[in-house]
Amino acid sequence: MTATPSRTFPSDFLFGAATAAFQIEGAAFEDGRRASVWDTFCRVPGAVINADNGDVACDHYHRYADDVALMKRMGLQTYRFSTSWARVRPDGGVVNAKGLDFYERLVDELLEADVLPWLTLYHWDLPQALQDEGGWTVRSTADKFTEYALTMHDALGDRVKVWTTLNEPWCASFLSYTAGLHAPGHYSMREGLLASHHLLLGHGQTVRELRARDESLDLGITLNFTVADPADPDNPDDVDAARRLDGQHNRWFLDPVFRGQYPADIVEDFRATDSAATEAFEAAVLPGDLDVIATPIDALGVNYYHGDAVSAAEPANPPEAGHAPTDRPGASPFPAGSGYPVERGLGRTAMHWEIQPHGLTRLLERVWNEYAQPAGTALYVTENGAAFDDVVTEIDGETRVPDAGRTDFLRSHLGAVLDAAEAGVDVRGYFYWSMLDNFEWAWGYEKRFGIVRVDYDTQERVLKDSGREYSRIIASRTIDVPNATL
Ligand code: PNW
Repeated sequence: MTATPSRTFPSDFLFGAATAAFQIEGAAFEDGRRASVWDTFCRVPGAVINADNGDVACDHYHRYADDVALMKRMGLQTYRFSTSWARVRPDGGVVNAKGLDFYERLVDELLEADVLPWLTLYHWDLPQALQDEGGWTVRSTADKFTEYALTMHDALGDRVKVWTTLNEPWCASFLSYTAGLHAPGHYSMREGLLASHHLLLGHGQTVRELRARDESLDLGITLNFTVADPADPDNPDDVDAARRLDGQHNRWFLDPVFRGQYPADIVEDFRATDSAATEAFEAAVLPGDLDVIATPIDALGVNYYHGDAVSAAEPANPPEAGHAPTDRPGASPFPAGSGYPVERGLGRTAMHWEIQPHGLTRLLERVWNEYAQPAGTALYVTENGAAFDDVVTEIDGETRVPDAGRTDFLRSHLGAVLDAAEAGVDVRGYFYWSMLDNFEWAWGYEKRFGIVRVDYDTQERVLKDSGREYSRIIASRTIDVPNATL
């Protein structure tokens, strides 16, 4: 066996881990916080496995100082977290000082520990009061979002320099308003399309306002991507299915943000599926909106978990569904018309998602060449990680989680990021999802992504073996994973 030479990350490459407010904080109704759409959705029968909710989660609201101490021990350079709109402006309007206080304490703790705070303003926990007025299907929510963003900047602008507007607007629109799998759990093409536009509008106006206040801020958005391959590259129908999947997931958000336009082929696909919904969407896109949405950004966050091979025809032996389960009537997998996933023999995680590290290299190269480089925008992998069925054991009197699958996943994907960097992509950081096991949306607490184990009975944290390996990688800034393209 020949040893693989170790490979070194650039000295300014940032290593971090990510979480989101609703998934870890708990304290759902404390200190003036009020219901978000996810608090409501958790109480809809069949919406979330085991009827789990976010009332306690990882109790991070009370344990943040210990969690930050753990980050410091692990050597994390940066921590990506989100702030809860329902804590800060519980009805979408009046500011709740106690909610803001929490984020001030958290940020101060991070700075004290020398961990760079990477703040995301919206990771899906819309105040229920705003959903009651139409949520993201109405334009006024974009304005309310910008007001909330400015409140956060008033409080933290002196200490937080990196601001992400939205996490994964595809999930917050189509998965939430069209596929019914995420809060508020609606089944409407019209609502999904309107939500996607108003989310992007909220992003663009917020970037403009924050930039006008402080030119030195690092501003951006995080998108979720799939890498869509045709099951049979020689079958034009499969090639077209892959085009649709890529168009609906990736280009629907990349094109407006970087080019100021929605992809015309996908608009026409939507029109063919639902012409009334498409007309409502077109009527909602007012003159000037796309210029606002295309306001230049400094950083694009890339979330990558898996690719998909799709065929136009339903396969005889379909793989187990990789999307959230639901017992609710009417649930429809989305995107409609974008093909059926097929089995191509790759390993899978506990989410039934394919393990395909090289897909991350391809994705970063594509997004860099076609979108980010021409715009002068840097890339960061803001989420990448895996759920596995972890086992807790004792080794030499120590509690351990020997999660070899996650360790391999982490190493191979970091190798994939280096492959892209070595090919000339300006990718400046990597955040493992997630710092902690947490509330995995419609999967409740059943799926564990953490490099830190959380015991939900005792709230005890245990650094998994993958977390130990990540610490070693961060300390040495090297890995010995071979270049996948050689
Ligand atoms: C992302 N889907 O969510 C989120 O940003 C995280 O909050 C989440 O925990 C992580 O990925 C792991 O799932 C997604 O069904 C959730 O297509 C569901 C889907 C995609 C992304």
